[in-house]
Amino acid sequence: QPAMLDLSWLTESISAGQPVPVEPRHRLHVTVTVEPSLQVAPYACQRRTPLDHPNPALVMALETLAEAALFAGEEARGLAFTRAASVLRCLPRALQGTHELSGLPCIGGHSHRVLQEVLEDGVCAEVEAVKQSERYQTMKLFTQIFGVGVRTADCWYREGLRSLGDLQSHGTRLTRQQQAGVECFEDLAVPVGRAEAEGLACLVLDAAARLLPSASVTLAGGFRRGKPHGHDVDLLLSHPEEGREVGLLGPLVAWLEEQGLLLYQHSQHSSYTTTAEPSSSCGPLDRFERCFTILRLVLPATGTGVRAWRAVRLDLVVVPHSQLPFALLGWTGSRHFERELRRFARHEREMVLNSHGLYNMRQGTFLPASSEEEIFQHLGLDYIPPTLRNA
Ligand code: DCT
Ligand code: MG
Repeated sequence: QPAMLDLSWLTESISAGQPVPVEPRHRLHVTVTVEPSLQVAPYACQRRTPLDHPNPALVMALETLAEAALFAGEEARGLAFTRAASVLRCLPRALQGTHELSGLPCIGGHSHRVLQEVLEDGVCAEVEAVKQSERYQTMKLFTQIFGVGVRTADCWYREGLRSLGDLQSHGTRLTRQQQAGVECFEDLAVPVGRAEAEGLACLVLDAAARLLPSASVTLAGGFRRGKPHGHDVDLLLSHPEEGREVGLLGPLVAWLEEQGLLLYQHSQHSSYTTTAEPSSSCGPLDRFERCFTILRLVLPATGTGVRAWRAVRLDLVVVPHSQLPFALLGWTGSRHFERELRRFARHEREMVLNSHGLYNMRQGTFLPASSEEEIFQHLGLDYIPPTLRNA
């Protein structure tokens, strides 16, 4: 009478890790498939998050709400959705149902409801409404302009502006950076491919090494995490002898300018001092000497009448050798992974981490490192390679 079988004795033995007591009268064939339960560490920097993962629809729903919250100036709410999305990004298999959420960290009530709807209906009504809203679409458009943040986009929205054309017809005053962003908008909306990014890194390395032999150029940002595309190219410039990197950026930018490759640039001097109060809130807004550019990327020859170049965003950051592992860690991302590293350092280790160094607040000392691995060691974290930092 199979329907009458009570198998609780069997599941209890299995979950207690005990041998299953089988008497002759129990001889039957049972196949038990137990999905390993999902276990996730609380901080994203303790987890391995690959680029591709088995829960894209769930992650996309939560990340849309996170973005909408940031557009509304509600950062705490945005962060809550980002944290929930990041937990789902690291799951090794597709979520089977909401019963599996109870053991996971960072899934609040609102995220839970959204996930339940997507799991049951395939879509979440709130997310669909956000995506269709004029506010979300306009904020997405404006914040995509180089040099435009949430606050500026919000001002424009409140003034009734809705399109790039509106900016022009209303005579909206733009900074030089925003002006360049609007002019190159269509080109910059096309993602940069890995081959293009690597090509640019080579071009910069060639020029840098001619100006300063042994100069190094490292491709950081999303490309270092294995992304095939990015919205920009992030390059770190350095030299194995501390101090030799000083004075490289000016001539390098001048050379790019002479070649007619720069459509826009603005440079920023280094403002780093070792006596500066270490701050974990600076994030990528570190104090390195740097240059933000829009570059003319020369394209492979095509048919006649086709423009032979397109605009691409390129950031050059100059890093002293002793700070290179910290800058590399800080500029590799993802943004959420970085935020979590800094939060972990402060709350779990009483340390301040930024792109310049790691400071132990209890001892009042900086902890030097010659590799990213050493920084993870100082923090007492398992090393996470760049391709698993897509939190
Ligand atoms: N970064 C950060 N915090 C931020 C912004 C950036 O820690 N608020 C770090 C992480 C990634 C790195 O700087 C480069 O930034 P982006 O180019 O914006 O990120 P990306 O991951 O390279 O994204 P994309 O592939 O779209 O360029
Ligand atoms: Mg980038």
